[in-house]
Amino acid sequence: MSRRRGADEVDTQDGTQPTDSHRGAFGEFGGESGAFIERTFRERIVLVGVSLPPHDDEAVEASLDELSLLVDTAGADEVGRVVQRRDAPDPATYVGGGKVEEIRELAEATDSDTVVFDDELTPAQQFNLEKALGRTAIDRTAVILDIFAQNAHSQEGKAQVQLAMFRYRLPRIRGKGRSLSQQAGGIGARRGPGETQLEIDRRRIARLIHRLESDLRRIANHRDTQRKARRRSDLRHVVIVGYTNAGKSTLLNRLTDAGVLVEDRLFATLDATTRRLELPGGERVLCTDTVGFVRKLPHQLVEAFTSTLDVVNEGDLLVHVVDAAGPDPEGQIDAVRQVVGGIGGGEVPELLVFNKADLADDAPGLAARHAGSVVVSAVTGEGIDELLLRIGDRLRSLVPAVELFVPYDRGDVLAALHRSGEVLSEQAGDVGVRVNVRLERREVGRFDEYLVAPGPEGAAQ
Ligand SMILES: Nc1nc2c(ncn2[C@@H]2O[C@H](COP(=O)(O)OP(=O)(O)OP(=O)(O)O)[C@@H](O)[C@H]2O)c(=O)[nH]1
Ligand SMILES: [Mg+2]
Repeated sequence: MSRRRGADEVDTQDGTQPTDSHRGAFGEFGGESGAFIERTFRERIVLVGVSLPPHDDEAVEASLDELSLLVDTAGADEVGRVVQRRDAPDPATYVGGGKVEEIRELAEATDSDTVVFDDELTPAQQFNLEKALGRTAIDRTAVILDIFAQNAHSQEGKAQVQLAMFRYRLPRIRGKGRSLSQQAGGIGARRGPGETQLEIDRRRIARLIHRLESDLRRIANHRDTQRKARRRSDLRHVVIVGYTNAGKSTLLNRLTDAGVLVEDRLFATLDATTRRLELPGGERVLCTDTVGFVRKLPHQLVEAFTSTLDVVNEGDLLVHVVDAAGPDPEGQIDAVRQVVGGIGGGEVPELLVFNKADLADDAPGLAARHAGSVVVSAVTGEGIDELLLRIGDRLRSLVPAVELFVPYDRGDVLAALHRSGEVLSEQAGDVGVRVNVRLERREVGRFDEYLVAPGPEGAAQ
């Protein structure tokens, strides 16, 4: 890429150049976003959840409330909901036969064309439900994929969402039924549902998946080069993570004037944006805002977004933003930690930040339950100075302290120590100075011969 970057602009995936074969893949698919939900009018939708043992009714309702918000973000309205208590989902129809009939009657009475189930349906369940209900049956995964499809703007984001959608659709192609998921893509429903046509459709999707995978590999390679350059710059990397709509982008904007899109909508951000940030101690670090998480984040999306999510594992510190005014901050913290752990970022140190303090009366209470957390409002700026100090402290604490003994005739070594590390204490003795200093691991080797003992964090490892 030849474009010159501004001083504070480090990397945004929007800058990734499209490839020809990529355009081909979209072209073949008619350039459609492949939406699961019709948007010509606001569709009316019935929601269905299953409560499994130990039957936490509140959790089921919270999950359905969130599904309702997801459906709303996708452009449709909830007009009713049905919950069934079961020991396990019915393998054929998710809910029991009697419940299916109840759902059908409710859908008819409320004039809704689509029923959305709160868990991922197997292809067989979806097929059976559509047949029994006489209307479209989709699941939470399809709704989330739909929102991602609407919000994908960069070439890479679009390719990732397309890949997730195709992988979701491939096992679901059927000859019969009125699945919106098939019609929207024009796949399987365009011509007669003969077996041969289905085979062609399956092969075509498999080919598109293959092509998207190789396009994404190429884009990821390109970014790997950028990341290596970034690593060489030796700057520490702070990665903002959190539940969708927690205020991650607002926080990055507040910290760095990044100008990232902020919206009161789920999954507004799909691409990672990185900016430089100067901490109160004068250290310059990199700060990245990226895609938000949600409960039951579809595995197809997590897999397709691997290269975007990898940034989490490369972070030195995760700033975990929590919406303190949200319906269930603790549940959202757990959900985010689960996703972070699932993508291999469980070992990266985390700083919890309770955001939206201007809206949440209980923010201090929440913070009190989580030692070391900070309360802020990314909108008013409250607590931001404290957050910056805390980020600096946490980053410094990642650098191990070591103990050295430097003879008086090596004033040059002492000076080098002051330049390379953070001297915590100096103790003058008869023949030299005992120095306690925070030194980056890679610097410790230079002072090997003066080392007395490794610091508490094991610098000698
Ligand atoms: N009152 C208040 N609103 C906030 C605060 N921080 C963010 N918001 C609002 O919360 C909504 C979501 O903010 P974003 O910054 O887009 O959230 P995000 O975490 O980046 O969300 P996604 O990218 O969609 O996952 C927007 O309407 C913001 O204006 C805050 O401290 N106080
Ligand atoms: Mg965002």
